Amino acid sequence: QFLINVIGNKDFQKGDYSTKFIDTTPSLFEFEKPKDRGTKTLEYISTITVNGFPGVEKRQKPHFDPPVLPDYEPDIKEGTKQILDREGPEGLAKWLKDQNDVLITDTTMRDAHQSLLTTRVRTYDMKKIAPYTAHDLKDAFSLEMWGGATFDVAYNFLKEDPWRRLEVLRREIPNVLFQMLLRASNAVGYKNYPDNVVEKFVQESADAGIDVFRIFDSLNWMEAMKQPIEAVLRTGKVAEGAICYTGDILNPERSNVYTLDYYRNMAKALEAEGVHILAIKDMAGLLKPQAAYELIGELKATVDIPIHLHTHDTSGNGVLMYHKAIEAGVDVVDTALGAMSGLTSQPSANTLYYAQSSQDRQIRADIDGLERLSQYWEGVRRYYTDFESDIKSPNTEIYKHEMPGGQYSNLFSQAKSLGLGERYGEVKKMYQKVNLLFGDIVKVTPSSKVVGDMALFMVQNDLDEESVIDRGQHLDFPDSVVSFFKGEIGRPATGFNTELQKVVLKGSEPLTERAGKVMEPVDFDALKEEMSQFCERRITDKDVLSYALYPKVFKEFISTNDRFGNVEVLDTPTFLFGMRKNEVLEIEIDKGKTLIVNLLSIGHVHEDGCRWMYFELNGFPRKVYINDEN
Ligand code: 3PY
Ligand code: ZN
Repeated sequence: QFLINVIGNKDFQKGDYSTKFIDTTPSLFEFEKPKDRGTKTLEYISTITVNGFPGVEKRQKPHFDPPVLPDYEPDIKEGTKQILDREGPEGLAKWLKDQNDVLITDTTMRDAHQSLLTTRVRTYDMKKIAPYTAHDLKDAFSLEMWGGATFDVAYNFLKEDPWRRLEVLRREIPNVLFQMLLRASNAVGYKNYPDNVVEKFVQESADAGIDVFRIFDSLNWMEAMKQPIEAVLRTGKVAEGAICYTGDILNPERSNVYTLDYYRNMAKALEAEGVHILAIKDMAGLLKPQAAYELIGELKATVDIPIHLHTHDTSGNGVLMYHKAIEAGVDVVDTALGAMSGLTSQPSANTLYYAQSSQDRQIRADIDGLERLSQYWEGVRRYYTDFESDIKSPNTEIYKHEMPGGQYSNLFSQAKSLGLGERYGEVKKMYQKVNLLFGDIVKVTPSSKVVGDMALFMVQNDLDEESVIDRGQHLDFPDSVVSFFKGEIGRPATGFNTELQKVVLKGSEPLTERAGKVMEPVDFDALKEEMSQFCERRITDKDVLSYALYPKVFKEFISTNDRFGNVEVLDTPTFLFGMRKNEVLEIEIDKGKTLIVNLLSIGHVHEDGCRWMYFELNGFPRKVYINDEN
């Protein structure tokens, strides 16, 4: 601490000190007593008990029945991970193509909760079921458990380190491939990053345990996919090149761009780049059953690599669509466990199992295992009720507005926060119009956000397709829209609407090159140096990457971590609701180190707006003083 005070002293840093520096600087000896982990944990519990958790209706902690864990001893058998390790990505792809059964990717730990529970499921709940997942899903192709929004939400809202989630799950599940969603040059962010950031991110993720990288570009721009694909190929892991599905191949009136030929050409281009697997990413659930039959059939005839299909069940047609895709020869489909499936999530693995019964091609899974895991997730899902969306039933409007699963409820919240909740019907219609105004683009993170932001902006300012151009010179467009027209997130297949582009950019020139290529590479050493100003713990290469991707979010995470310690050790009801009076909790803060906490009473609010909270900690009285924000 003394050394830190010396190094942190402004005069010392400037070199502006004499030999009497120590004598004349008494503040060097003012040490802040380091808080022990027990106190930090009590401070977190107190803060949540009194002030609530963001996004959770403030109420006394409910009584939850604990999620039911299977009652057997997990026995971990070989799975696809061992095939990859033994035979490499090409060998794995060949093995996959040779299977008659359809394999599944279980998305429960990534897209399912991203789409149903705004990505809020914590590592704590995943870790508990992990060994049983290794046992009951041993026949799965992969588990999608990382990437997409899980990265920033872990830091930002769950106050946990996403790299640790990967490490913990990898340890518990050594036999099934781990898959992540990579937004091409946007990595796990919402904007383009310099190429060296994407390259390093891929390498670190592969080293930490990711086996399959699903790479997509939010505008299906091949140019943006090449560099991340090459980065994955260099790691020796599996590169899965994804085509985002939009429009309707069987409705020629819908689009003359997104035709069967469009998909065939992109599939060939991805295969030529060397990807091991082709993915069709139907992020809004627009692929209809007969279209799936024809698309998959055509693609099977076009490429030699296996085909992996992803959808969202928003319309309720997901299982029927998979049934047809399986008939046409698809190799892997994305499903979620029953209790975490349906609506904006993936179709249910359990349902698909029964839909395929007595068919030539069944999904390879133990149905009893799927039921056991689903039962556990049913219990976990109840913890997160506050993050459920309002969608209660299948919604076929998506075929019109084409909004991705995860965006539907998000955009509604955004609309409400702008006072446009009552006008959400107009926003949805506007979303459709903005898409056409932009030239009919692929809509998925982050391009979907651009369309959503523009739709809200136009409804809020009572604009239509003509007035937005007539009045555009005097309008301040949302940042995401300006960035899109600058070409910072890539180039749409249909090119830009140049009339609107001129109005939005107001004289500034759009990029003529791919953004990641022209951006200055990040100097990781300099970044590490900068981080040492606010991060006292040992800084890893993974920390540096996280800071490069999300500087503000990472910095806040470090400060919360300093204040509250590692909150990942708390069970979810305590994490979200704090404690009830007289409740006794056992918290394992480290292997073999347990805190026994009893909340005795809650003091009254003082004039400074704070209260004392009285606890018993491992048999000794302890009080903490916290700010009441109510
Ligand atoms: C993401 O990018 O997070 C997605 O899930 C896109 O579909
Ligand atoms: Zn998805």
